[in-house]
Amino acid sequence: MRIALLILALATPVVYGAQHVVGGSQGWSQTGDYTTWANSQTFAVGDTLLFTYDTTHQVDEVNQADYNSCTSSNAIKNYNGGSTTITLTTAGPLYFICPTPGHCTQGMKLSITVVAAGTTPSGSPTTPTVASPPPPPTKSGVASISCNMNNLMFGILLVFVTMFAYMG
Ligand SMILES: [Cu+2]
Repeated sequence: MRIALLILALATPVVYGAQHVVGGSQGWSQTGDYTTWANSQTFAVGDTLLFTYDTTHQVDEVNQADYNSCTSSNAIKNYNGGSTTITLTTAGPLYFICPTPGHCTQGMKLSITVVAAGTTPSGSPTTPTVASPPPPPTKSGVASISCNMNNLMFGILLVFVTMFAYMG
């Protein structure tokens, strides 16, 4: 049971995908370079984006045209509060800007391309993302040994019972 829980705990991050902290140590701010940052990442379905920012910023998901023109009035979604986690659910492009006046034009804009889970886009280094859980041969080995021990004990008991039956 404990081993099963451990395997589950190890497998869980794989199941839920990688977390991408937007902008790395810069977070979501006017000093970040989100084009360079995005190019350093591979975004896959099931991964999450984490935006961390102070109260002068927000996160708007927008379409491509609004991304290009820094327009937040048609935002698809708005996020605020300083910590926003967005799960990447479909493959394709996503666009985010900061709706605070002037911030998008100063560089607070992020476009990413989400790829299907398990695919590796050409040109990026191949990194194994699926960690196979350690094989549990020792567990079944122990189980079969204890099973044999039980059989042995039962056999001895049976012999004793038979002996007593004859003696009695
Ligand atoms: Cu901002």
